[in-house]
Amino acid sequence: MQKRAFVTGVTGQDGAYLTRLLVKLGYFVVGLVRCTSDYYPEGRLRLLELRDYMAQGQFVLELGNLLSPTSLHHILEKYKPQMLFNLAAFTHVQFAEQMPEEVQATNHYGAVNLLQAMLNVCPACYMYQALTSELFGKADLSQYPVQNEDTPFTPAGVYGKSKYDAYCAMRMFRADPHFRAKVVCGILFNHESEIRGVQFVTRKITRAVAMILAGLQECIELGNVDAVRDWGYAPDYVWAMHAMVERARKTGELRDYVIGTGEHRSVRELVQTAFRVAYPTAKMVWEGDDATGRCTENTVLRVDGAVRVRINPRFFRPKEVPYLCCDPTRAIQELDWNPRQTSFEEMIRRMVEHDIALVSASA
Ligand code: G4F
Repeated sequence: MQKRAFVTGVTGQDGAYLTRLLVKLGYFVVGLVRCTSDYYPEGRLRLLELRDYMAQGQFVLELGNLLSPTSLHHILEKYKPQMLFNLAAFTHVQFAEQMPEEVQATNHYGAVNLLQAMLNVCPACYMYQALTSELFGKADLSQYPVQNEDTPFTPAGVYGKSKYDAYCAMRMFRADPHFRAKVVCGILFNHESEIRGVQFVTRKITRAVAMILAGLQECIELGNVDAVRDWGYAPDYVWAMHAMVERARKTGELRDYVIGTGEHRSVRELVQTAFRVAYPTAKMVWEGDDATGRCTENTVLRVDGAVRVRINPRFFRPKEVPYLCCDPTRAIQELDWNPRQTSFEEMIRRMVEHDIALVSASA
């Protein structure tokens, strides 16, 4: 019989890539979509390359909401999937600070609702819960220069806290002998792609570079360009999500994993890598930093003399997490995860070229 998977957050970056992977692996995928006035998001599905799967009967959308246990029960009863992937979440770290109740409701209570629906309707199922490297927000970097499964969770803001609460709930249901919930958690570091939302710094930059190249924009306004992240390619990361659940299913061992490349770069390096794709021989010079080389409100990047990056304090975060870098050893050893499948440079090149093509198509 064909395997069935239920994916929440299916119209987001990770949901789309995971659905494509699962269909290729022979699954029938049921995606959860929230009720809006545009329930059938045709344009979005085309963009995510999911429309054909629907036409071919490999993928369906079901209307529901993580905050409506009734809808979750109904969908699980109807399809009786073997695997659940909870990717739906409020994911923007800075915006999360402005609406803590919604973030907590979706990211924490939503995850619990789904797990409880699974335990009631199909307790033999395996569930994947998406967590985040923001759980390490306040890590002592002298002690934890790279973060792994043994690094203490010390979330810095509303978003990290909501995911921490979801993690505690998953652990509790997993350990409780009454439930023995088959749930595993993926602690993913930043992962990006051509379909990343434009409010995240990678896509904001790659899209702006394309606009600048086309003469449609002068300059990019950014916040803390000294922030350091471990950025990987989203299609590679959804492979790890599935591998985690498969391993749990085969071994019976419920293990959580950090997923990241083990390489770190600053936002400055990201900016330069993106400009280098569009302007291969340009001279790039940063000006206006303080005496220690950190950015200030006067910091600018000149590309062949023209100011192409400015700092706008609007994008500074009061609870900024300055540095994150993954130690993916466990995932390499136990999941056969290849952290360097797509290099950072290759990922940024694909994103910039994709945005250049989009800009020229809409011109
Ligand atoms: O791209 P970002 O907004 O991603 P952030 O906050 O690290 O969160 C992303 O990755 C997490 C995994 O660790 C996910 F859990 C989360 O859901 C999301 O996918 O910002 C990256 C860095 C930050 O340090 C930010 O302060 O870039 C810095 N930054 C500098 N200027 C900016 C900007 N970020 C944004 N979004 N916009 C700016 O103008």
